[in-house]
Amino acid sequence: MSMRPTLLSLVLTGLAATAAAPAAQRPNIVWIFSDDHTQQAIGAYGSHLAKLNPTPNIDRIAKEGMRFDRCYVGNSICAPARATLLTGKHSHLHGKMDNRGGFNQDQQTFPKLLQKAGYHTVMIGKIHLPGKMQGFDYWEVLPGQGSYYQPTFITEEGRTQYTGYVADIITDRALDWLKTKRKDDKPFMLMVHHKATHRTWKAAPRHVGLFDDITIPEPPTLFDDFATRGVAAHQQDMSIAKTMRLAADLKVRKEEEKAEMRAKYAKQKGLPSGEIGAYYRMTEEHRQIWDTAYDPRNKAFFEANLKGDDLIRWKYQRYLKDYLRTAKSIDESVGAILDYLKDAGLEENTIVMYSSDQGFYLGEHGWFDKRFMYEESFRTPLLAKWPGTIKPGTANKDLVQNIDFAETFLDIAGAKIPEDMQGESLVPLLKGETPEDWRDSLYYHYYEYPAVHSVRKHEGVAMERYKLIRFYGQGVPNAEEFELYDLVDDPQELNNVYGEPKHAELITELKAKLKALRKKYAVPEAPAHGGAPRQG
Ligand code: SGN
Ligand code: CA
Repeated sequence: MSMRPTLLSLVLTGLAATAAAPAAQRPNIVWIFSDDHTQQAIGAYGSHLAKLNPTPNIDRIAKEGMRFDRCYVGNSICAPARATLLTGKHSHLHGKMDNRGGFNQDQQTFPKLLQKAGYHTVMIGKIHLPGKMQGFDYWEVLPGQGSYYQPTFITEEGRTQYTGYVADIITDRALDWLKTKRKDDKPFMLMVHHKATHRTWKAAPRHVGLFDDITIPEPPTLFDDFATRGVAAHQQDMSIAKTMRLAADLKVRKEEEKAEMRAKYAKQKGLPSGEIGAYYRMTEEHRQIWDTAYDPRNKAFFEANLKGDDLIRWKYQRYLKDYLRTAKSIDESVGAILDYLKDAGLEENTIVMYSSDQGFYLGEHGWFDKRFMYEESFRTPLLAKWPGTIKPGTANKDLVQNIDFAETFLDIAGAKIPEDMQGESLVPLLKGETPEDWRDSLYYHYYEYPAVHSVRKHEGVAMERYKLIRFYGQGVPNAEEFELYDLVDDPQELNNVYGEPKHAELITELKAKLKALRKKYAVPEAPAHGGAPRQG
């Protein structure tokens, strides 16, 4: 059959274009984005943790839509991942390479383009990018990391402080926009960005009593000794054993200390800020609920006087329970939003997507936090439902990345996708039609070193089965160190096989792939932030 368009097909295409659906019928998008909520804690991903703490509402999105099993980030850290979400570009092009420093809000972002394409654009919650918001018709965002209790929001008009728990307030503000500010003249893009499940994992008062008498199973790699790995894993500072703080992270406080802190904060104007101050921001009523839950647990902890591995095990339990408690509030938020869409008759024409800025370690390798290109933090959840378009209950196993999100939104809106965005629209995948030439590899680059958690700079290439990581620059012996993992034989990435002669050919191929990806994504030859120039 000839591939040339016939006159008739040209006429038909022309007709279809002029008869395009009116703007109001294009689908709405609700994008729910949490902070550090990892696949291991989501029921739809089959997690054993989610059996203890089910996520029925997030799972509804998967049940009615599609679960992406291999969705990854390009740089596993908060602000860069958010800049990628907005721009559809890797860190070196949007310029937000790590959590520090500024962000050029004047650059091209998808919300600006969606606005031009006739969408109402709305952002509620955590954005974690400095500078005045652009491209949103309506926005209420947390300053920086925001606070778990009595959070302040920045709006076009100034700052407003609300009483209550941050996830609930974000949900209420989003629902308030839907109920009272939404207009029917245009479709909308509503971005609901949560602070939970971020460190220091402080739950809503109604959830602090959860999981009191259960023991959470430990990951098999809790006591990883990094036997086959290079310097980066050995010298990180993100372990439950050494890095995790008893008071600020794990809520272990003595009565004397609490009294002292309260006296200190009482003298200050306004509410205490920062993670240490969070406990003291609570209302008296909430603090009482909190103390009723934590005081007896802390008393038992002091009496047990744990040491060594027993102490690590105890910290793991406290950490995981608090993390899952905060996840509960996110799941409830998703439920409230899904219910509203249904009740308001918006369900049919609204795409709902759920994701997080990156994955997280829940004790795997003895860690918390993210940053590394190992699976738990390289991955991020992605679930989407789109009635009538996505087949319910499906799973996608293609390699997708957060550079794809912006283009996906533009494609859904029927807007033009700019040449300089670096991802691919996921719309064909959502329709169950992955293109033949879909990507076979992903590029990754983490830049924040020296810095908190001491994770060395690294870049790498991930393919369906293999992953090659190149740690480089300051703090790395000879300025360069490679690791290679086989995800089929070694899904927990415990066995770095870079040194094995049988992999020589594979390594050459992966290095060539890495070079090709650098070229494709226009990564500067000499890595920025003072990294040593590459040899060879
Ligand atoms: C931010 C980072 C965390 C990190 C703390 C360190 N999260 O909150 O990864 O643990 O800083 O804080 S991010 O979502 O913003 O990337 S500190 O107070 O211990 O220095
Ligand atoms: Ca984050």
